[in-house]
Amino acid sequence: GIMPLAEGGVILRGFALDEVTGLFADILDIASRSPFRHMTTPGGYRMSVAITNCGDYGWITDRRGYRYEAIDPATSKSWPAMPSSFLALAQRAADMAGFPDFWPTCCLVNRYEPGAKLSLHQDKDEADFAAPIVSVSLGLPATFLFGGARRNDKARRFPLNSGDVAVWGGASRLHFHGVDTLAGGTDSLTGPYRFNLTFRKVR
Ligand code: MD5
Ligand code: FE
Repeated sequence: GIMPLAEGGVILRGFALDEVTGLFADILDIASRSPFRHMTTPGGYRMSVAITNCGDYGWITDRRGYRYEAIDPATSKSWPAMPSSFLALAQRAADMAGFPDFWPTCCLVNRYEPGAKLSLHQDKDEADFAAPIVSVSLGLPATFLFGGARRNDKARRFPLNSGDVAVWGGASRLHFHGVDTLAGGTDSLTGPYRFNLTFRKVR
């Protein structure tokens, strides 16, 4: 069903369930060309989440900062093209949430292993905050932390399961959020991992 969150965010439970096998195959194909890697934050920490990207731009981080780049620094080539299955799913979810003209130019692919987490942060490296962000969960379950407009606002906890899709528009687009430490487990499709596809209009 469609579950409204505060401030323009919605979770579409099971929205991608019929597509998870194909999405996972596409992730493996992307990773064969732009491998998952643990990037370094500007503060010098190694991210516990491993990432890759597809589309016109990829999100990266290193000692110089967070930013989007058209070239993968690990391969010195363009990021893999966004699969048409990814674009169609992101647009269908955005439509459902009231954003009929969503054209993402980046899909960040996050890979969580047991023990990995994403600390509370805002997504604000994009030029256009009017466009929503669409996120798709695959594999092991996780607990999503949905905070407020200020870092110290209390975060609510939401379970996210394989096939769940969230659309973050309106004020929620800039809310603080994160993912709690992933528990161990084995998913029948992805084994020891949770993947998240994060679709964004970068510019
Ligand atoms: C994840 N990834 O599950 C999440 C899904 C990231 C990230 O946060 O930056 O890679 S995206 C969730 C999101 C995006 C924008 C706003 C809000 C949540 N929100 O207001 O809660 O790997
Ligand atoms: Fe984020």
